[in-house]
Amino acid sequence: MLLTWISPPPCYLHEKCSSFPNSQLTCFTKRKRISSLGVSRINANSKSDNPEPYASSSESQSNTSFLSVLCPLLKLFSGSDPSQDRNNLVEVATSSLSTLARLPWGSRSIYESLHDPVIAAKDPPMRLRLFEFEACPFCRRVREAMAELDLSVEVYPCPKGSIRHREIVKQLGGKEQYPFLLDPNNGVSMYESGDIVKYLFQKYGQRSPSIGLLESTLFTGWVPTILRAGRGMSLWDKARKDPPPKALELFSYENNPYARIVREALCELELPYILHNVGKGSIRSNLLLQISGSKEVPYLVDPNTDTKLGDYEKILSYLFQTYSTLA
Ligand SMILES: N[C@@H](CCC(=O)N[C@@H](CS)C(=O)NCC(=O)O)C(=O)O
Repeated sequence: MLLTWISPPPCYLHEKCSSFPNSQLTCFTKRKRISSLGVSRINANSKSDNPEPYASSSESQSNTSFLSVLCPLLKLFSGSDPSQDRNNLVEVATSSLSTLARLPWGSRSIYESLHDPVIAAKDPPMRLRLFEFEACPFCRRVREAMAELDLSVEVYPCPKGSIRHREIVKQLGGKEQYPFLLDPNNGVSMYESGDIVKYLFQKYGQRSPSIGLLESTLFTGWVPTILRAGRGMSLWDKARKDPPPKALELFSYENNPYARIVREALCELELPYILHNVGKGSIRSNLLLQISGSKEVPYLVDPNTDTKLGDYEKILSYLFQTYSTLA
């Protein structure tokens, strides 16, 4: 049985998981093999002990093969202690330059341009789950697509040196490669950022990916990774070992310079969170306004401590204090 060979922490596989009560984490009863956008179903109950990696389109592989060669070089970057006081001028400058490099992707929701209110990006019944790490350029292009599609998604950070979420990816997909997407609405799990982006746009936007989103990763997708020099890449050695009982929630959009700095911290702390994308024109702007009194991102809600914060410096200091083993 599939559910036998998948044995990640129980939390991630049980409906209405006790330690993640509001999440839509459910058992995967089916798997589908993705080949470009062609989807074929794999019997959930097949007795495979060694599931094959999912197939991917040769097109998206050739687009990213250059980057795949560079990806191991990520190991050369190692961020300093993320909890130390930072030079905010440098932080904001490097993140803003990263934003410039990735303009216009991941900033604006396509919601306004969708005339059909049914198609217009509404959250699917069950939240998508993305296993990623902030510094990875392939994960970035998927998050950019999700911001444009105005999707809320459960993010499971998999920084280098971490185990918890990485183990789940290995068991569900067969290998440690990021990004990895689970879509419980369609019983789909996928590797390959290019395929994921195309799938998301087709399913949740009913159109092709925005012009240049995929292609530009090759040219500027690495810029934030380099400029942010190791941030959002590796697990902080003083991060708390267990996840908090309830998921944190972050209002953000991919290319916001301040939100990027907060996502890096969530990643380095391996904290799962619900990412509410609120790009320009987002259907969620009014919700954010109601909750925070402003439309500014980032905005963090932590139901574990009943905390709501809206300033990136305060959020960083809160996160590193609250979720450190030293606390
Ligand atoms: N062609 C893949 C490449 C993905 C990839 O190489 N991801 C790197 C991170 S940038 C990875 O998973 N490395 C393994 C690791 O971090 O353990 C895609 O487009 O998704």
